[in-house]
Amino acid sequence: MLRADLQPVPHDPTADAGSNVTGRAKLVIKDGQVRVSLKANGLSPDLPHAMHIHGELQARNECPSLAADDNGDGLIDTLEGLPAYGPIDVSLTTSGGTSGEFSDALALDRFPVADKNGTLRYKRTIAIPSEFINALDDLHIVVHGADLNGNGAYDFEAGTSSLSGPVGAPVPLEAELPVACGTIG
Ligand SMILES: [Cu+2]
Repeated sequence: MLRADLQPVPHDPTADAGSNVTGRAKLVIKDGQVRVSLKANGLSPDLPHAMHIHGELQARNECPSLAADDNGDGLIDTLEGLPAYGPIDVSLTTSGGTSGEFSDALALDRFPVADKNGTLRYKRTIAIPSEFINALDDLHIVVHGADLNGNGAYDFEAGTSSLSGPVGAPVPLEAELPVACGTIG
């Protein structure tokens, strides 16, 4: 069994409304599938949280440090974090596809929703490509989404995500902001 200990992505506490997300995940590989169970606390309540397995197969990956904050806003958004934790390999959706493509990776209607206390529980057995199964202990789990202005929704007050260009549609920064990261091992 593999585990990941999820810790807050470094941030300036004044820039992220005091986000402090922690959690743990277990991954059990069986018959070419992975049974993922994950619990996280401290998330923005009543909102879906995109969760992915990230990492570059041919490189060493790590969770980002605050040095990754290229634009100096005190937050590490998904594109800024990519050099450290690598591209999206697998999307931990609750139903349907689990690929790293944006059609799955940003499908907020298919990600688990945190309860009113900000706790999220996830369990799903997913088929993932064997190259990722064989490299899981080089990869990371990243949990996204922070309601920075506390209005109960992901909106554009905190800005537009740098993913909007690659996605081809405006994505609120709040919806994709990485809030917790943990290496799988
Ligand atoms: Cu991600």
